[in-house]
Amino acid sequence: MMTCRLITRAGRVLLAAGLLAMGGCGLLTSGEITPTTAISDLEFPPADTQELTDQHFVMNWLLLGPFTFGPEDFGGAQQQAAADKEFMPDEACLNGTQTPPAPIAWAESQQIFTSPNGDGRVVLDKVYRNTDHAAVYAVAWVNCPHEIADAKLLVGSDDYLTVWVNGEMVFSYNVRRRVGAPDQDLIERITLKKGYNRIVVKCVDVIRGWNFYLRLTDKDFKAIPVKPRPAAPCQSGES
Ligand SMILES: [Ca+2]
Repeated sequence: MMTCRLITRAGRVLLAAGLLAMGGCGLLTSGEITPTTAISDLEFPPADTQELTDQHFVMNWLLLGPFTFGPEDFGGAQQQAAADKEFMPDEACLNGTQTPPAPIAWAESQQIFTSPNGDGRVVLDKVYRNTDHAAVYAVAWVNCPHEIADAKLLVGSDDYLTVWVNGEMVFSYNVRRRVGAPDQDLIERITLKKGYNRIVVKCVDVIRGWNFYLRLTDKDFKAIPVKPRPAAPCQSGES
């Protein structure tokens, strides 16, 4: 089992890579709810149907990028320091309303994230045409019918990944370039509030493949059947 040094800035317990092997992967369907759907209308499925499946990857993202840099920047070679670079001010609070430097723009579409083999990979290479030496931000909202303490985030990335939940950094990986796969890293003790929770991801690519994976479970690795909000920029006053 490969073990990675994981960096936490929030005092969380981060376990090693490759802990979980949960079978095939897949895609969330889009358009399940609209922003006007009452939370009371959202129900968990029966407990015996909450096994984590390939249907539980978060795929409905707003993307902001690519923020490119040179091959010799950030010390060259593995360029780990790029993961710490704040390419947008207040990166933890990105929500689709911020104005990026031209020609960078927000992109919203679930379809372009579908990989050819149908797994839960967010295929940044497809969106950005195999750009190397670049960073992207991805923002998603997941809706919980009630507060969930001790939730877990399962992520994978090619190459480096930072994750914020409701404005708090919960995970950062920048050890070495790697090939992305589902569930490479486990992030524990995530608190999800009732209603929409905003997840911000920064994924940095050095060279070659560029992608990430993200899904949520409860403390027992049962799927949290969160509902995505359509990936559209926030209106004024939204989080
Ligand atoms: Ca790469």
